[in-house]
Amino acid sequence: MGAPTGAARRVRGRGTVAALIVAAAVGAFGGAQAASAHDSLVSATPSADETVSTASEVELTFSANLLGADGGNEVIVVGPGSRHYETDCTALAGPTLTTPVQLGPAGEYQVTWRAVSSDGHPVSGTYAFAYAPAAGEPAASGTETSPCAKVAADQSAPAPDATAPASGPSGLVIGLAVGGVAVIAVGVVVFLLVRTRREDDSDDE
Ligand SMILES: [Cu+2]
Repeated sequence: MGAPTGAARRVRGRGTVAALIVAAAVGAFGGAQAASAHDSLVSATPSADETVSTASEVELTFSANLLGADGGNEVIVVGPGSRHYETDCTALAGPTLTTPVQLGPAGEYQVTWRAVSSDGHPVSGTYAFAYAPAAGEPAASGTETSPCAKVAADQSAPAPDATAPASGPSGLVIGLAVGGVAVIAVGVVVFLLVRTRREDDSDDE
């Protein structure tokens, strides 16, 4: 085969049209996903990799108001000796989770959090900060397990994420909408391909 024939060029053109339509459909799909994205952690005190000389609480703020699902919002703070230094369960206020802490020896403290996103899905993460108290500062001894009964129960049994209110009505509606967009996009591609082929056929007569 030498230089592309007219037919080959038309086939390539058709492919480009189809690719553009698919790209547009994927873009719409992606937009829908972004609009219903999980909430993310936007600020933390102490923050990741920060070195603090004092802290009485860990405060995490998310991109939207979290859902107050029972036991779904948890923050634990594990420091030297793999001991827990949170002193109570996590409180939820709008987009903010607050957990009281009494830090112990100097060292690295790992914050592990789980939250119920405003779309009903669980999100989670972990980060560390360093604690460098002034000399003579009293050090809490921490606890073997979390003082929060909900967290302690979670840790002894695998988290029942499957029972989280993951697929509420909003998820179903979004799924139907996304599915509808995909069906329409496929229909448009097929229609254009068929129409282009008919035009090609008449050209060739
Ligand atoms: Cu979600």
